[in-house]
Amino acid sequence: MTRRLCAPVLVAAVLAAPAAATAHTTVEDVTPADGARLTTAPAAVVARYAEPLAEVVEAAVAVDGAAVAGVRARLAPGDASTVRIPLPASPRSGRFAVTWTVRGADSHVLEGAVAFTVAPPALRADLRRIAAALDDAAAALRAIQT
Ligand SMILES: [Cu+2]
Repeated sequence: MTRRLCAPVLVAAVLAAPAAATAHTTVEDVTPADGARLTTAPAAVVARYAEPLAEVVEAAVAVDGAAVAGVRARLAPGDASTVRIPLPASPRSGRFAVTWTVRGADSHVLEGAVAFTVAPPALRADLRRIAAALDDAAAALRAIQT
């Protein structure tokens, strides 16, 4: 008999859960944006949340897949809704992948991530020249094969 009572109680508990979940704060804005292509590396990744956070639990930065040591993320001074993750002085170009974990004021743990590319204008010009040369080579190969 008691087992029959359990199911409706469980359903009620599950239905009540989404109401509690909406209490999470959410990311309003991350700078630079995910997928951004920049010519200079920013000093930091800045993530703005809708509500103040309790703390930054951890953060990690990787450039071209290599983890950067000594990343010290923190809440912005005087603004507990903003997380600031400083980027390394070197390297200043490559594929940046930044992840962070924060604890909201409701004690829930939230994770964030952003990835972007930094390529100086000179490097971009070089890459364009290389791409054009490869196109020429491919066209030459096609001409030989036909
Ligand atoms: Cu929450």
